[in-house]
Amino acid sequence: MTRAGTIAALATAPGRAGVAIVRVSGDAAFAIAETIARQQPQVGRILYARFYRPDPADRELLDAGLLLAFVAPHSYTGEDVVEFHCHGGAVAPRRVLEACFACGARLARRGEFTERAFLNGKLDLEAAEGVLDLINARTDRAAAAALAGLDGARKRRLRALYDGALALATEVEHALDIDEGELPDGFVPRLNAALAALAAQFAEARRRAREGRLLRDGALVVLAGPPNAGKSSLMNALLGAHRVLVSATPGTTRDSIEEGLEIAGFPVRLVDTAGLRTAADAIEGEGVRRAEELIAQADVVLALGACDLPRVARRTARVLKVHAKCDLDANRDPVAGVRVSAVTGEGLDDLRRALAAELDALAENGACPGDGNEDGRTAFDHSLAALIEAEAQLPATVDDLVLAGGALRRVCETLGACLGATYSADLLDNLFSRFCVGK
Ligand SMILES: Nc1nc2c(ncn2[C@@H]2O[C@H](COP(=O)(O)OP(=O)(O)OP(=O)(O)O)[C@@H](O)[C@H]2O)c(=O)[nH]1
Ligand SMILES: [Mg+2]
Repeated sequence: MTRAGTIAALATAPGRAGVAIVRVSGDAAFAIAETIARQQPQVGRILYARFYRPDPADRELLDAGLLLAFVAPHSYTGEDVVEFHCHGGAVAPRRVLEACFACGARLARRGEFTERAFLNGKLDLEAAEGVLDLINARTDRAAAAALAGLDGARKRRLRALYDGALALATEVEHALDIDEGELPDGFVPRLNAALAALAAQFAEARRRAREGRLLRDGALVVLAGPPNAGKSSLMNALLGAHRVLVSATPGTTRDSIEEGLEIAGFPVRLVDTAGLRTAADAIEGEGVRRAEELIAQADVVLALGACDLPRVARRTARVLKVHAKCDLDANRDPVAGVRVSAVTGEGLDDLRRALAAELDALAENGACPGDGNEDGRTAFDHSLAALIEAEAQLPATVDDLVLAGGALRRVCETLGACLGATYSADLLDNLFSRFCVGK
């Protein structure tokens, strides 16, 4: 896999559109632009240009549009970059791109422009991830979280936590150093207050991390219940479209059907499933098996009717009881749960609100999709546990203080690892800076 060379690619989505942008990055970018546009690209000026096939024997006109130039390092990738703004659709962008290849550029790999930006120090890894998250964002709230990553807000928050923990650890070490056997006046309450404040900041940072994951990956919300409970009707009502088949025959839905929707800014994958019962035939049996599999993976289960959900739902899933077909209540005993009718639309907003509350709670302290395989999360969890430990050992005696100091050290070490900071060196710097000049 080569990282060298001048790369070119369509920067806009393919398809019918007014404008398409072909982006070229690398040493040959300006020369390529000059060959195709027959004029020198101008940094800081937008040129109107005609684009021609680079073949001297056949200088066919390909398109007309705008030519933009960015000189290294003042570009997205940090290299020389030119952009051909041509007409959209299937033909013009392809022909301009082919012209770039004919001039020696190669097709960029997925993410290669951003990879170059990273390698040239234009973006840190977090910002590169932010770019990806922003492109993939399905809701405004997800985009806002991605933008926070783009400008390094997460990293700054982590840094602030580390600095706070480091200051506390330094104080503890210092107190242990100078006072063998006795703690300075007012030290214990001050330390406890500082520990509590730090723990609160940690919890907040952790909530943001969980929310970020939920916004990026979406929440899996599964409609579950016995046949004829009204699952498919509720799916259609929530989507505002007749997406799935509904009928009075129990066992109508056999497959699981997924649709995307947005609830309170969270992207949601809503899945309708086969009714849970002892299946009448092999096909329905497979449908029920799939339903149970989805319930087992769900972040939130919308449980309609009477069924034995907790047995199949995973421990961390949130189960929201739904009292469906509430318009028929006259001839039924009242059931627990959010009252909703797919026929009259009654209670749909209540259900959306209840679901939004579940998603908020999930962001707060639930397990999110992808949990556990991200360094940030485990580091946070270790740090939070260490802090709680430090708080629990309210340092009344010097021995407690030694333990609290140990917990703080672990907080600093895990956070420092995330940031690439070296705790022991920072601690020494901090300690020595407390000494007077000349000592
Ligand atoms: N009155 C009334 N009838 C409803 C409501 N929701 C669903 N029904 C009816 O109940 C029957 C079953 O609805 P479905 O949505 O197909 O139920 P389901 O849970 O998907 O059923 P399966 O796919 O067989 O598991 C249909 O005849 C619907 O018209 C409702 O809110 N009010
Ligand atoms: Mg159904």
